[in-house]
Amino acid sequence: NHTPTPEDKFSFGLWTVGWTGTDPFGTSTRPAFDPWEYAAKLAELGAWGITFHDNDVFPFDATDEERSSRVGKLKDAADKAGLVIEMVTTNTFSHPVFKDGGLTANDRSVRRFGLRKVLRNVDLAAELGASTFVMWGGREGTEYESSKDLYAAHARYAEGLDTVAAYIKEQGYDLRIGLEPKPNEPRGDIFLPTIGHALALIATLDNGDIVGLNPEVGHEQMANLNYTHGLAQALHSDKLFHIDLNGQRGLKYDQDLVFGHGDLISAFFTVDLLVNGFPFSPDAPRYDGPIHFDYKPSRTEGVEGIWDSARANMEMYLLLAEKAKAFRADPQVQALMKEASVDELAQPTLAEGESIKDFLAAEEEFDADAKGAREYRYVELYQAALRHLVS
Ligand code: GLT
Ligand code: MN
Ligand code: MN
Ligand code: MN
Repeated sequence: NHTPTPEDKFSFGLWTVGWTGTDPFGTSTRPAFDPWEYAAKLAELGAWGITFHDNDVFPFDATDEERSSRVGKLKDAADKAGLVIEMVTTNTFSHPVFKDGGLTANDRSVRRFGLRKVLRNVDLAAELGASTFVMWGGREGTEYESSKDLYAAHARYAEGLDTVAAYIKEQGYDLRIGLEPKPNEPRGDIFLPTIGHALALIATLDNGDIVGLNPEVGHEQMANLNYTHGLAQALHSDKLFHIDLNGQRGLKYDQDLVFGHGDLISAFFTVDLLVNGFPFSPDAPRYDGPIHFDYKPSRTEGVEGIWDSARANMEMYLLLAEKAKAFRADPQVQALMKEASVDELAQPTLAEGESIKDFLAAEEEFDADAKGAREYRYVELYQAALRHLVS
């Protein structure tokens, strides 16, 4: 059954369906609607939640009255449609004041302004009942290495994140931060370019327990990395707090295609991880958060195409989920996994209680040449997976 329901926990950023098609070479190709005008249609298509930036809802220079009246209209529309506001994030990239970054700008007054904007938005996220607060540092970076003290840039990034996390704790909010890596665009080189870089910085924070990741498919693929491996490492660190699913074809500008419309095979294995977890590691963490789509309806699409593409994201996920379940349940696949010793990797290399001394002294029959010649039959196993995917 490929009809989305709220149990699937599908959510969409207002900036995705709300993108009017402006790019560096051309103006809008579609009209903009008010932010509260998307909720009913998304709910009708089977979505469960919505997400947004502060300035997707009210302008950068909004008065307090304008701010609360627009937020109120959005909240009413979401409630009426039965949609959850599951994540809120801050725009620290559009206004020219952020051209050198929000948390890592050289100009300290810009950093103080940026951090206040973020903290104010934390209050809004908590007020609206969101559980994740995404921080995408798109303007945190450089075009020119000579422009920054690169040690200080990382120290200021860490300081900013720690301050936001400390504030969440001080206020007693039930919120966790999802840091979103990206290698480049809009900056020439963005700080925290990949999942691994972000995990390493989080490990240095005082309040890192509530800071995790919001990895995006296309962003990892723009760095030529394997998204599914990245999710696995984030889970291994217990840091997969949120996800941004979309599509990307190779090393080029951030395409933000529909999920599965980029690297389909990679999308299949991502969904396999999300729906099946690590079947041989039953105690490993599982992701059970929102299935959030961060895509852009292509500029060639009109209003009908907005909804075609929103629907396509959810349908792709459900089609792949069905195939991934059938793949894992297939006795032939299970036999091939057994033959490939896939289950054996979950067995620790040292025996329980075995000392390094005993390990080194143990006399074990081992034929390196025979092991060097063994079969794994990974190609046949992969072919069995692709048979499920394609048929
Ligand atoms: C921006 C970016 C996305 C991020 C959003 C969250 S903003 O649209 O391209 O990848 O997820 O700030
Ligand atoms: Mn993107
Ligand atoms: Mn994203
Ligand atoms: Mn994006």
